[in-house]
Amino acid sequence: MRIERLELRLLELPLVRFFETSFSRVSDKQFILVRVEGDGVTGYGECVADRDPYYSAETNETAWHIIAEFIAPRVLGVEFAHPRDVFPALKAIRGHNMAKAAVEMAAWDLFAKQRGEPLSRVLGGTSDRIASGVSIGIQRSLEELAAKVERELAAGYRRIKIKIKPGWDLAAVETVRARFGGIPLMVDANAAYTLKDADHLAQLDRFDLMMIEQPLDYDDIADHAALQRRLRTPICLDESIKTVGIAREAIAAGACRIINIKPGRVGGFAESIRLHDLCASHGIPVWHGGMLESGIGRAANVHLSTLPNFTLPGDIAASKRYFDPDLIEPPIEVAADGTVAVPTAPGIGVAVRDDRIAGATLKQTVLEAAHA
Ligand code: OSB
Ligand code: MG
Repeated sequence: MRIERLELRLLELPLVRFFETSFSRVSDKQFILVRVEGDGVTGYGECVADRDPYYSAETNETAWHIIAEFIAPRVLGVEFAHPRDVFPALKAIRGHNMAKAAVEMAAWDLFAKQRGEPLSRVLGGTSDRIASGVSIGIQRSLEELAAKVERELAAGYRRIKIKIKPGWDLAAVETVRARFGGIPLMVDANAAYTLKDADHLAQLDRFDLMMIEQPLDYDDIADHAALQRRLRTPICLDESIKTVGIAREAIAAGACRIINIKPGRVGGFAESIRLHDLCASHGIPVWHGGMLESGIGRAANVHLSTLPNFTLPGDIAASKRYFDPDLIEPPIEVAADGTVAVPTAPGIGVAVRDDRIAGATLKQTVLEAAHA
């Protein structure tokens, strides 16, 4: 596989509804779309960096810079036997996993399309449908939260996640439990607490949550281990798991019992597979996280979720909750039983609407192999 041409576009898409976490409220999504071409075939990778360095250190600006100046020269015109060789070829570049992942995932899509196989098969996946969960942002009122949960349960989602932060936690969970009983429920704090809040967080134990996601600092392992010793509720790490090596340390320290995998956070599919396998070997279940991706990134996530240790429903909800229209046709839909069908066409397996991509483009650049 050889990438002869790499196109970067910064896109802006309005969100159907604002999404609020402990760190920000967004009403539209700006992200980089990577398009790679080789042998007349096109692969896509969606970068999950954001405008702001609030979820992670990377931003669209840093990712653009790193891809254009450092990643593109290391992949353009290079013959790769397999896309798993792309991440190691970027070893000299420290960090910047979201930038690396966007290009690496585009290379996997290209490779799968060149072989005429769905991405799930090339990744080693085994299922043809995946279980879908939904992530509900911080709302303006508890009534609004209850109404949202009701709607998503009616749509069939297999698990409800609600975002929490200090001041929007116990009462929110209490409201949902009182109204909807023993539904599969979890919370995500996006690093909004400190170990000083341990007694407060321990009050969540009475609600029998599936897990609490990333309660403490985005870089922390040690305090999460101390907190897990105080909580009956399993801790799931998201932000903290930036590499497979950090995951190994977190598991050894007892900092989590569950891990959320986002390929953008760990540098792409090859590293996600390594993380998935590491967790499987330690009896740690995983689920696929979401970053409010467009249908392009969402489809890629569906394929990765077919690996066998993705035993918990992922944050892979229907396109129409986020973007209407989406960049793909048809959109990703959730069936009444809360599952999403894995596309069977080659690569990510969804048709991309070039007209909508063009309409959403804020800027673009094309990089080509020197001897293409
Ligand atoms: O922490 O999982 C997170 C969205 C943006 C940034 C971080 C997170 C999220 C979500 C939404 O929870 C998941 C989704 O529906 O895509
Ligand atoms: Mg999270």
